[in-house]
Amino acid sequence: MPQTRYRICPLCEATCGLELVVEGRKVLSIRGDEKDGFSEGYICPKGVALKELDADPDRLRTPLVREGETWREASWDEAFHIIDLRLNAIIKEHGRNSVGVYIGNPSVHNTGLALYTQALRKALGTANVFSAGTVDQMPKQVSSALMFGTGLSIPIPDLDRTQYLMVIGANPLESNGSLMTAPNVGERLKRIQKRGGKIVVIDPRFSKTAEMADEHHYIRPGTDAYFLFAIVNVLFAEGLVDLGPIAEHVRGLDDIRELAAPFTPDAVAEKCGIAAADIRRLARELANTESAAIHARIGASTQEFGTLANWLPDVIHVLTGNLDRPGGAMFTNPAHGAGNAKGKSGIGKGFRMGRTKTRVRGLAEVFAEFPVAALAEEIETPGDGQIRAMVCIAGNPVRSTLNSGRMERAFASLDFMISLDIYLNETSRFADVILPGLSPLENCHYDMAFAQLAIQEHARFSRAMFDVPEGQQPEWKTMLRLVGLITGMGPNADVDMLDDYVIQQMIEREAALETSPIHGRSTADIMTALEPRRGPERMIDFMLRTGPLGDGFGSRPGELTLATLEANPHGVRIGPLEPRIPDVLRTPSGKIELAPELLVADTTRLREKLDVSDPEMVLVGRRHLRSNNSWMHNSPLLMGGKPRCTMHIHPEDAARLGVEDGELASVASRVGKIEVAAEVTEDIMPGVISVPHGWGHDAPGTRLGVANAHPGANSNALADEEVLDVPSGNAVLCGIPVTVSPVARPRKAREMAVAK
Ligand SMILES: Nc1nc2c(c(=O)[nH]1)N[C@H]1C(S)=C(S)[C@@H](COP(=O)(O)OP(=O)(O)OC[C@H]3O[C@@H](n4cnc5c(=O)[nH]c(N)nc54)[C@H](O)[C@@H]3O)O[C@H]1N2
Ligand SMILES: Nc1nc2c(c(=O)[nH]1)N[C@H]1C(S)=C(S)[C@@H](COP(=O)(O)OP(=O)(O)OC[C@H]3O[C@@H](n4cnc5c(=O)[nH]c(N)nc54)[C@H](O)[C@@H]3O)O[C@H]1N2
Ligand code: SF4
Ligand SMILES: [Mo]
Repeated sequence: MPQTRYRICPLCEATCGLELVVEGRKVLSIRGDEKDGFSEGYICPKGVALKELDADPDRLRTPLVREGETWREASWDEAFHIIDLRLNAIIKEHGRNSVGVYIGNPSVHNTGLALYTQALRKALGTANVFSAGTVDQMPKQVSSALMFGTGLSIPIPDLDRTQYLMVIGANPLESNGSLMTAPNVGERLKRIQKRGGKIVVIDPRFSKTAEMADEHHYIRPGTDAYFLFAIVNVLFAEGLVDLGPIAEHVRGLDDIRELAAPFTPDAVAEKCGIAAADIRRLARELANTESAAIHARIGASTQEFGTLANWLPDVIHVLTGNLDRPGGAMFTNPAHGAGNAKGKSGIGKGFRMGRTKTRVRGLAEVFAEFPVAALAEEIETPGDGQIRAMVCIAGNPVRSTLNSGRMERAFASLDFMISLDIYLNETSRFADVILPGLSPLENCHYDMAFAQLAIQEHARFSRAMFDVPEGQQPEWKTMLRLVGLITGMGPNADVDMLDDYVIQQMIEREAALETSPIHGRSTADIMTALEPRRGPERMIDFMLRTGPLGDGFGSRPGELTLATLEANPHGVRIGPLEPRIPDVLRTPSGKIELAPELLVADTTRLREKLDVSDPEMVLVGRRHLRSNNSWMHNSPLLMGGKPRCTMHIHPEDAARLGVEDGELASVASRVGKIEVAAEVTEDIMPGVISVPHGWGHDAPGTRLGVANAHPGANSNALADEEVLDVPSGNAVLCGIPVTVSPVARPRKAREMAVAK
């Protein structure tokens, strides 16, 4: 008998509620859950493709062990036995830092991984931790931590109430939003317009979001900080600064005025490619509209001035009175308890980075990890502390990070590597042992990170829909078995005992906080109250119950527990975001630091670059609704239609460079070269080309039947690991200098292409 089930889509930050019809172990259909008050029934093609992901014959279900150039299936016991011997031998001989860890993006979307990766990191005790965070949002975490005290104190555009949204380097109509969890984002944007509001897009491409916006400006890649500083300049010059009720909590206003002084609209207009008069008008609109928010993302983050371009939107929010007010940019207060809702209110330790440095280039540690730009050199460079083994968790760094050619050579040179992955793909093919995860439908789900980034307070939990299949295991158990063998308990450590230990530590930390509802309570008591739950569910229950709406284990009877969410499969909708200043602040001064030293220092670099001439052609990326970084290309449903991995180029550039529409072009950067079909289009700024990332599925030894047949070109073969956003160490993926030329093809092939 078919049954209807509900769960949250784990594939992107939109976190849509899904309605699935299943029969036995088979998924019959997937659609949006109309009763989910937050996602409003929305679903995108990737959500539908969960059915194919679940059934994908290429998805790994058994550990794989390398034998020379081939792979064989192995039992879990054997896989852990091999890891126990080889990984521990390396640690014993070369020390803890000889093991590198890379944590990929799905680790944030997979609840088991999100909750247990920390335990593995702690057990490994290596400084060499890297993640997708430094090819993504690290600049925002750094600027937020400096201004507000913690790395996840990120102001979120109050999308449902704002009257003015400026979108900078984001394309939510394709990406479905990021650092702004807002399912059904297209409709939500239209509603801004319907209620008389305005949307402005700043992007070197005329993106889908630009198409629906009221106004779009092309901007030279990497120049957003100039544009934003010019807005700040106008706000001061025209007396438009009005901080509103948060004024008494702000420090550094005079510093900002001074810093912005050289960046007049006239001084930056040519650099950015936006007219000075437009910059002035946009500044006035931001200040004079009853509420306004700026949404800056990947284009503003993965660029040379990423931290400045992520800091300045929040400076503008403060200057225009839009920080912490409805319709502006607001802080969340998620039900599971954010770091900025714990401990003493309104003051904290603040943020320090650079406590350690990378061995080779001396790049600063940031949030207990190193920039992934340093990963290849840390593997390649001999000496004390050289990385000899890698543990790669739900990541595809040889496609999704920098200089893929070098990264591949580095990975191939490792003494030992483990991949926790669900595919034998471009990265996991370098592993000695691959430990597979489950189908998302076999995992329970709670969005720890995205509840904290959502435009509405809500809480939702999905139970695992299907049992763990015979012979497989959930990844949180895999993590704990790894913890066990690293800490000397051998390959068959008692996972339940380790799990008890991990939660006991969490309880002890929480109970030590004077402000906690369980302050002073005994760990044993709380453990008993959490019975009979285990694993991620026990942790989530614990976090919800000690969170701002929780039952406090008896101190607030009738309030939220995990059982409440289990009884409400469409989620519990809590309401709009509420003002949180000053309580949310965790800076040592207890103030919003408008002009943190690190960022003030980086404006010197910005000023110096103002007069440097730009390269003739630069590369940026783009996303497509049916992609998900590098790893959903094995779904036939998503791969339909015309090829998407093309190079967008403006007709003027194409004509000058001799590149023809539909023909192959060669694109070269300092580090690599690719060939990719050109798509000549007016929807991109002259001087800029765009190639999507996550392609290049023709690597030997991968097992991706569908993706292998549509390989596409790997744009990250061009990404230069030497150029960074200085304060955060984040990679530069937007604005890579390139040369573009036509690929001379034999006449016959050319004729055939034309005939098609
Ligand atoms: N040029 C360019 N490069 C970019 C970007 C860009 O805009 N332009 N964007 C960057 C961004 S924002 C990000 S987040 C990174 C992503 O960088 P990564 O996280 O390194 O790469 P992904 O492509 O997301 O690969 C995810 C991997 O996780 C595996 N996986 C999926 N689900 C699971 C699971 O449940 N368990 C396990 N164990 N494995 C799983 C997949 O098979 C795949 O191998 O890419 C970055 N790279
Ligand atoms: N369909 C789909 N959805 C996804 C993903 C995916 O791969 N596919 N990945 C997910 C992940 S991991 C993330 S982090 C989010 C990212 O979500 P978004 O930030 O919305 O990502 P993009 O769609 O890449 O939009 C970035 C935009 O920045 C523009 N841009 C490039 N350089 C510059 C610049 O210098 N300045 C300005 N102002 N703009 C610039 C690009 O043209 C592009 O339109 O998407 C998530 N959602
Ligand atoms: S937008 Fe698509 S991929 Fe993202 S959560 Fe919703 S259905 Fe899933
Ligand atoms: Mo990302």
